[in-house]
Amino acid sequence: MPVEVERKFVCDPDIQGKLKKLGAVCIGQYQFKDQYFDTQDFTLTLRDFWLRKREDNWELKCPAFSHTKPEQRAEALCTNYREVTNLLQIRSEVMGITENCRGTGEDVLDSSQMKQLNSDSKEETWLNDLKLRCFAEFTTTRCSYVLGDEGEESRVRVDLDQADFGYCVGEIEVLVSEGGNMQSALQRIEMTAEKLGLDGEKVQGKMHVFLQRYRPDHFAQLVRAHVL
Ligand code: V4E
Repeated sequence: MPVEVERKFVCDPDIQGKLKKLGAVCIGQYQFKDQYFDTQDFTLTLRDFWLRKREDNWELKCPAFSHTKPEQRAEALCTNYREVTNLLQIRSEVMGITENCRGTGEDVLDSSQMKQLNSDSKEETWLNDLKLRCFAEFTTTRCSYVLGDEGEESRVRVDLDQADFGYCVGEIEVLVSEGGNMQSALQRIEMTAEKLGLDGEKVQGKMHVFLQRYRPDHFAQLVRAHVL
C-alpha cells in the first residue's frame, strides 16, 4: 500500500509558468467534492485518521511512520499518510479504531453483502452503526502536473488546489511503497520546492483552514492533541 509523502506550499501567481519552465506536464484540471466523516467525539481525527468520500470513492488516510532519519528540515515540512481505498478494509480499520466492534479485518463479508455495502442504503447503515457523521464538505478545483517520467516511484506530482470556501494551496507529492525509500522521496520533494523557489514555511492544508473557520471546537481539540 503506497505512502503519500506531501509538502504543501503557497501558490504565487506565476506558479504555472514556473512549472512549465521545469518541464512539468499538466495532466488535467478537474473538480471533486470531499465529505469527511468522524464520530461526535472525534475518535478518528484525534488519532490523525481521515475518513473521506471523494465523489463516489471512499478513502482513509492513516498516519504512516518513517523509520529513517532524514534531514530534519525536509521532514518537518512534509506529511506521510498511508491511503486505504478498499471499502472493506476501510470499514474494518475504522471499526478497530472506534472500538464499536472488536474485529480488525476478521469480519469478512460475502460477495452479496459486499454489493449491498457499496449501495447507498447500506452505506448509511455502516455509517450509522459506527456513529459516523459528516463534519466537513467542500469542493476543490485541482490542476495537476507531473515532473519526471521514470515511473510512479520517481515521479513528482504537483497539485494546485482551489477550495470553494476561498482557500488556495499547492502540494508536492511523491508516492513511496511501504518500506520504500522515504529519504529519497523527501529529497525529491525538497529539490522540487527549491526549483520552484518556495520558502521553508509550513503551510496549512484545506482542512486546517476549513475547521478553523467553520468548526472551531473541533479545530481546538485537534490543536490541543497536536494533530493540526
Ligand atoms: C491528512 C490530513 C487530512 C486529510 C486531507 O489531506 P490533504 O492531503 O490535506 O487533502 P487533499 O485534498 O490534498 O488530498 P489528496 O488529494 O492529496 O489525497 S486533513 C489533515 N490532515 C493532516 C495534515 C496535517 N497534519 N498537516 C498538513 C500540512 N496537511 C495535512
